[in-house]
Amino acid sequence: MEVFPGAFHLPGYLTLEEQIALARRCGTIGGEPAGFYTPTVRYGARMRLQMVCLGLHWNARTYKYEKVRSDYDGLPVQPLPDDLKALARRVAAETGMEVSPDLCILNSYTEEGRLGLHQDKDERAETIAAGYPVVSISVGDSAKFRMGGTRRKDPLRTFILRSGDAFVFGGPSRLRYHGVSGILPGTAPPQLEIQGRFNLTFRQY
Ligand SMILES: O=C(O)CCC(=O)C(=O)O
Repeated sequence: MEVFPGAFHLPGYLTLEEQIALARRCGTIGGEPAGFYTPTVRYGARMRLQMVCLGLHWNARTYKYEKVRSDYDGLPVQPLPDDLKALARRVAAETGMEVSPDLCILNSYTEEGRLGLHQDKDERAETIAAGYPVVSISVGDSAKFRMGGTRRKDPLRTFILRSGDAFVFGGPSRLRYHGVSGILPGTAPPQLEIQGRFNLTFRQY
């Protein structure tokens, strides 16, 4: 469903089996060296989530991408697996858009998790100008996902992103402000055997 021009909510994109596999995979990735950590941003605040980047690391101090986690432990970033790239391409194609993702930010939210309103604007200027979409896939607990306009003060709409949902924003929606205002605890399908939520955002640098 197109919710803004160039922004699409695809409820239930993943089957339950795919959700189970992806949730396990996220747990494994997060437990590897260069796994989950809590970023501290530029002005010293700790983010209310855990993060791991694949392909390229997003430095929370400089807001730039790099190959090693120089704002945290200096470890080289884990690679972005081909099958996950292919999944993101498939999701984008479903909305009529193309993307060649070379990085993914995997966030893990507990029931206290939040992500403030922001724009995804640290990728290359050319990529953003071309409108290559960000592809978001969620598993686990549902989240209150907010999206507004290209100015912080623009009115916001709230979408409940449930386990297995995809959300794609590109073209004229590529720079819309968005964030997560809350997690709905205990809403993950019980078969996933997880508490909390994983969200993967695939991007083309
Ligand atoms: O968790 C989400 O649904 C959104 C994640 C996000 O906005 C981001 O990683 O930039």
